[in-house]
Amino acid sequence: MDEMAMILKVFRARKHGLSYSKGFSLIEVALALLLLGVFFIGTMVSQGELRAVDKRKQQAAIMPVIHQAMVTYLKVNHHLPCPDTDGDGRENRKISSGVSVCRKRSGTLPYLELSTPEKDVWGNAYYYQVNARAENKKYVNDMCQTASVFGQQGGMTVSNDLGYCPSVHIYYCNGCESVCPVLPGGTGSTGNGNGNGNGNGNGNGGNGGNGGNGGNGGNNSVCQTGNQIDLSAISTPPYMQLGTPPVGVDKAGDVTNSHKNLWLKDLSGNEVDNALVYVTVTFGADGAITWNKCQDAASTNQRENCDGDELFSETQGDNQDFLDSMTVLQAKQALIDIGAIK
Ligand SMILES: [Ca+2]
Ligand SMILES: [Ca+2]
Ligand SMILES: [Ca+2]
Repeated sequence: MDEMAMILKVFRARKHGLSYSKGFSLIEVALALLLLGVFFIGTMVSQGELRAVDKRKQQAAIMPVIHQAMVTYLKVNHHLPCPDTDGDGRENRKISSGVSVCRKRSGTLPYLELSTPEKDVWGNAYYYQVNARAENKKYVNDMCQTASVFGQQGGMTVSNDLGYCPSVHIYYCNGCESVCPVLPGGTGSTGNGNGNGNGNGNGNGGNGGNGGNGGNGGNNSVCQTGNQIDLSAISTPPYMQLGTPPVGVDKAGDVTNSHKNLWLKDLSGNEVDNALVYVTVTFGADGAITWNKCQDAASTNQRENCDGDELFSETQGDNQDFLDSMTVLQAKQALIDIGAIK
């Protein structure tokens, strides 16, 4: 506005006869035009900056909408979607030995199935990456893997980690023996064994309340393992249950991330979360460049979001990325909300 004020001052000076000559000199006209030019260019630049800020604000407002769409998808389908690997807006899976797994761990957001926008405000697709074990038939239907939130069909895989405590009907992925309560009536030492005729010692869940059904030779463990486990209560997905690690505040893993969960760090490199089942990213104003070649993204932190490994980062600046993610606990909460966790 300073430039405009100067222009007006020149013209007012002419009007009030403060000039020594009649009419405008060429130099005065040139100066006025120059100032006008500076004024309009300045205005255009600031409007451009405003539009860029507006776009970032718009994108920031869209990310919670995407998150809600993911929660709804999980509640309706009892699993999360796999990445879209062919850009048609739908997830891509394949059948591996009868188990449905994700075709790839990364791709674009399956926007048609989520009813979310196809492109971000800069016109680029959303990057979508999931737990790497969602690609693996050994893990995707295993309750003791967080990849189980991507299990879509087929029976449950029973891993060595799984224990079932019949007296409280709870599945555990570690320490079942130490937390499974022994029913009144005792086990162990009375040890008169197979008196009730169940014989096989697995007690099939306290039928008729005879609890304990003793006789397993003084072994206080009443947890079932392996093929002892009665899977009839969970014969179809979702296989993610309360006992699926990480539980509570457990870390996904300090040295090796044993569950292949995704991690998020802040601008200073401090861990924000280490138990994410998926991360969705829009690469921001430099999205087209980033999609073309990750190494050309605007900063080290932004390259972290496109390099395909398990680590993601918060970013800042004109080209900042916008992220959405879901923790294991949020996934469990959605399944609890609909009564799918048994
Ligand atoms: Ca697809
Ligand atoms: Ca970016
Ligand atoms: Ca990374």
